[in-house]
Amino acid sequence: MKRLLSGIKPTGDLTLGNYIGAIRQFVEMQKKYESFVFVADLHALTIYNDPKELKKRIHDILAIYLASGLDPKKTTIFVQSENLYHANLSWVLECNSYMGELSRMTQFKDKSKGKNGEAISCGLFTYPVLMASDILIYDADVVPTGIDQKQHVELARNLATRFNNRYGETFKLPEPIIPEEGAKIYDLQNPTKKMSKSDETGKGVIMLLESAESARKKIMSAVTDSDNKVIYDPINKPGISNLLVIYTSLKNKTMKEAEEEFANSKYGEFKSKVADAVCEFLEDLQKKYREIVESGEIPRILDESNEKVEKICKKKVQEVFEKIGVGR
Ligand code: ATP
Ligand code: LTN
Repeated sequence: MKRLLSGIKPTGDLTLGNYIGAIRQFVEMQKKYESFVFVADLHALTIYNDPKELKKRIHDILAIYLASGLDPKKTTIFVQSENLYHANLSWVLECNSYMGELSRMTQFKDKSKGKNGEAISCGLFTYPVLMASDILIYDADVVPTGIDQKQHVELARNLATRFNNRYGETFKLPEPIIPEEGAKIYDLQNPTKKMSKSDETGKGVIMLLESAESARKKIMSAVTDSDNKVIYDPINKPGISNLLVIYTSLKNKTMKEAEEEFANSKYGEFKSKVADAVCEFLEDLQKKYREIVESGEIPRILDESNEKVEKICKKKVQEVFEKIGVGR
């Protein structure tokens, strides 16, 4: 069975974008792949986090993974920092990475832009290498992510190739898997910008744990256009197209089916149907989330996972150390 690996960093409360662009894929793909899905808590440290809040978000993501349908029998769910080997391999890979290639990462450019004079952590610069380590340490075949992470998976491939050429065949080359639709869910107030959990205002962002009532208000006031036709046209109608993607993703419908369904609808009516779909989804997810939190089963799941991932990672890091010649 081929291996899948992916992670989400706890830098804010998870959004509908994280669900549609990432978690939904993990759940679907666990049927076909031996899956490893983790909370990328070390990645959150590229910016300052209040320690108590960080801890809470880690627990929330774990419970959301389970509530969304990740099955611990099929998917090994773990917390990155509980396995010391990721950071260990990352150092070795950093020493085989170049300043030039990391400077070309668009996420680094975006996140460091406009911070004139403000300190930017070295971690923000090197974090794609830690991500490469997360992937390569498991010999992952596929990495499902949103489009924004594709370049980082390509970097992982480049680092693996470079290492293999220098030291002999060691790492598998991972393939990024990007969903065709829902690869990018946009902010409801600014439908040309990604819906992001670290957005400052949160007005155009739907959080997975926010109340259905508040989500409904955000959908009803989503920015659209004035031509009153519900058609998928991301260039000219980004707001409507974004709502259509949200609707079809949650209802498992095709775009054609949705366009036909709303062919005679006014925007108000359409938005209200999208809001119904989102509210139904949130209420169901949150009910399961509460059941999981109350069941107290998360620590046992993590303990089992840790045993498994430690074995895999220890073996890989020992192989790497042996090849590069460190140790006695
Ligand atoms: P931030 O918004 O804080 O920069 P992020 O949500 O992009 O963070 P992660 O939480 O690590 O970063 O992302 C987890 C996964 O969710 C990634 O695969 C990412 O591509 C996907 N994702 C995040 N936001 C969206 C979105 N708006 N639409 C589709 N996929 C998304
Ligand atoms: N960098 C990613 C999160 C992430 C990840 C990974 C995704 C960390 N390690 C390994 C896939 C595979 C992000 O910021 N979204």
